[in-house]
Amino acid sequence: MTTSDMTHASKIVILGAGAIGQLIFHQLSAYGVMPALLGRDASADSQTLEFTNLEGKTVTRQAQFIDKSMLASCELLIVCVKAYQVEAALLPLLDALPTDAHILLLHNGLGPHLSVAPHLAGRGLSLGTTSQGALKLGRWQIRQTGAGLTQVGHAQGPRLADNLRQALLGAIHNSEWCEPILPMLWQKLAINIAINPLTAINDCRNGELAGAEFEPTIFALVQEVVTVANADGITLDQAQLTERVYQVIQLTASNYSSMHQDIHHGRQTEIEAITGYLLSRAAKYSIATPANKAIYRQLKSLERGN
Ligand code: KPL
Repeated sequence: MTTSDMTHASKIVILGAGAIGQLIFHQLSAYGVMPALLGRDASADSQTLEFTNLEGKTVTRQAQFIDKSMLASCELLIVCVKAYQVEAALLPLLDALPTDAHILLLHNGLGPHLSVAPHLAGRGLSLGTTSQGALKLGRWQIRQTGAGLTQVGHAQGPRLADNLRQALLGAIHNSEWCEPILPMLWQKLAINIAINPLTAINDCRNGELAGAEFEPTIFALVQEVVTVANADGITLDQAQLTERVYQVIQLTASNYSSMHQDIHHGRQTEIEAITGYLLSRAAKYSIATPANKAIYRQLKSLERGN
């Protein structure tokens, strides 16, 4: 198969070649599906990607990068960019993406599904969340650091074709199809709301949040999520959710959260799609969320470098 044949045969395209985009590329490739990648600079080229799995075994694979003009055979576009990049990365591609292609958004937080939905012109949309960990060792070198759960489910329009759904779930270990998906995304949102900003503000690893001094804040943050989610039609249980938050704190005790790392490296954080999304839904229902508002303000000031 020539490079150009490979390009045109790619039914699955991964938008975003960061750590998670590369991880999904390796997992689909190992499963026997040959996805193409569409990166930020959007140039068509071939690139050697290196992957070290959880057991420490390293493999290299040749990845085909495509540009927008090569999307004609795309049946599934997996969007792996950060939440705040989704609109700017996805919308300009839509005039080249077949109208029967399906889109899967896979990012931390919530919100972009609401802003992109009106532009999809009848294309199917699925949403997902992944707790898989991947560390970038170099631009094209990643190491898997955690085998966390991946949950995907239908959001709107035509449903993802069975063969693509099977490929996705077969390729990504520890993955499941969830219907409805929104309660799962709200649960993950609650975990990120409780852990991420607190670790960034207090400059600590996730595990330190198990300390008694954080208990009242975590309780208040989670309580507000439950109230807003319930107003939004999503039933969450305060006790179960708090227990889950503490489980994740234990399971990821030695990790620095993604928001801690973003602040540490002077990068934009995902606060708008995490606490910001909660605040926007709370405003819609006129629900007071003082604990989350205070955390949001502190994090924004940290992000600005104040
Ligand atoms: O998702 C995470 C993140 O850091 O973004 C948690 C679960 C908090 C793990 O660090």
